[in-house]
Amino acid sequence: MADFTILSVPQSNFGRSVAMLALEKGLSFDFKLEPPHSDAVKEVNPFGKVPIIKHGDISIYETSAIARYVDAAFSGPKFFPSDPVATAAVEQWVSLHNMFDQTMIRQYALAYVFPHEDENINREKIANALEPLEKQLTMIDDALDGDFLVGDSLTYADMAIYPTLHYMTQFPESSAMLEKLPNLSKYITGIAARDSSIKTALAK
Ligand SMILES: N[C@@H](CCC(=O)N[C@@H](CS)C(=O)NCC(=O)O)C(=O)O
Repeated sequence: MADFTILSVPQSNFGRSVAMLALEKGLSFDFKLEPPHSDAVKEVNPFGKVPIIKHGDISIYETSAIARYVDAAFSGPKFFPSDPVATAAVEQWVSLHNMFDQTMIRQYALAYVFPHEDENINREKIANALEPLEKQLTMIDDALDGDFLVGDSLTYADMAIYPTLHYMTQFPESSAMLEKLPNLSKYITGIAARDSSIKTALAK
């Protein structure tokens, strides 16, 4: 029997963070395909967003709450450090990721994925995203001083942010920006090589 169930869609960057955390902890999970705003999702999250996890009688939504729960409730390595300074640094990245997600995924990537009704890509939306996108990618590049965002080993900060960064390797303007950011490019390549990343990647 699996340790818990994730309700999400495979494309969800947030859902992927939860799946990566489970795999890094050596946990098993069932993946139940539930799109945002399905009845099963709205039953738990009034805002209809995925992911959700179910563990016995417990249902949790909001990815950072899920991650905290999974890290604390199950055995395996811990990905929120016990040191208060380090855990504050992890939380800082998790919180920053909410802004990165708005720019990188909602404003930028989804403008490619869901074009205008006339089927043209929403160029205006993409153009408006480029300045904050470059600022955010540069900020992460500047902050990186090795293979991980916090300290010298994997933390939940990496799992929160990596799925969003991975999408940035797939679109023209963002991948051109990444080419000029060596720390970030190396970082993405390193996390991409992990089992938890390979096993949660979308089939091509
Ligand atoms: N704050 C939420 C954000 C989750 C989120 O935005 N999920 C997307 C899928 S990646 C979603 O469900 N979007 C549907 C919507 O916003 O209506 C969390 O941390 O879990």
